[in-house]
Amino acid sequence: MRRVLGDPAGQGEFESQGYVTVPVLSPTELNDLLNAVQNLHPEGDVRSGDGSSVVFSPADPSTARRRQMQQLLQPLFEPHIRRLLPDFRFFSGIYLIKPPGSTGFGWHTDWQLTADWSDVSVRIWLPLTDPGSQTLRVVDGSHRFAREMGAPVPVGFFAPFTDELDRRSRGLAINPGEAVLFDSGLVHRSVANQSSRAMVAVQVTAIPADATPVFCLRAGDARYELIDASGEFWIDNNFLGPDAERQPHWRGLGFVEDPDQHSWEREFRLLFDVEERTGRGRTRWRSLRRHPSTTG
Ligand SMILES: O=C(O)CCC(=O)C(=O)O
Repeated sequence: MRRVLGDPAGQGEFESQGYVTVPVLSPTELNDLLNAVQNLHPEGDVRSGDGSSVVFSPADPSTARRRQMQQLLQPLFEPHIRRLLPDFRFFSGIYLIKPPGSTGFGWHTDWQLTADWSDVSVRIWLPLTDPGSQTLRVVDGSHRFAREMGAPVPVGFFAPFTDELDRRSRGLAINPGEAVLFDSGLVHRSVANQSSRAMVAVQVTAIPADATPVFCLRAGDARYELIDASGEFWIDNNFLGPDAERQPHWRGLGFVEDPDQHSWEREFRLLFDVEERTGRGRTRWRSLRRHPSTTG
């Protein structure tokens, strides 16, 4: 794996586990950022109650608000990215608000964001309120599996394995101001908010400085069109809303066949079967990530 973290010990951990936890923001930065997010979404704007949904800023219908968030996060995180991830650059910044009763997100990997699928994209997940035990859950080493191409609607690779993934996963203890830096291909989930107050987190994405940003739009069973996502693509388009449809002005960079589209489920079942047969508690993850083939 090419260098991700400047710190060699951190790099080793990141390679084997798929994530590291590091201090990022000072108490003042943390407090200012929480106030700023709360100002974007004043109280009353977030619906609480059993099964209520997460406020997920990329799905915010307000382009102005999506831009404001990016403008807030970019100058704050750029110096930290330079310090922690020397060959990477800030790519995007979002926030999530999980009101009391919200279920959060189930098991998933994050989307492929760059044209070269051997690139690593790093998610910086930083809770602004104390998540306590309701923290991010991850499956150690699962970044070496094929990722689920979710664009725009996930096919649900992971749903049949929810129990197994819950069993294999761990909740990441985190102190105020710390962030989890994880490979966007790591299998992870959030935990339902059973507390009585909203949980707020930001998530910043860093990509290799020389990477070509793309939106991989499903264009068939295991086929994706690579759309140029440079500039403000992720702000200008509400890709979880109506713009998830191919827009005529988007610039296509070609198509790829995804060889992993169906292998994840097969390989995962194989792994569980092997474990059941041998009674071994843990099997080494195999590397399943491959390059898609470009079909022009
Ligand atoms: O904040 C969370 O609970 C999880 C966020 C997450 O999984 C994501 O944005 O991909």
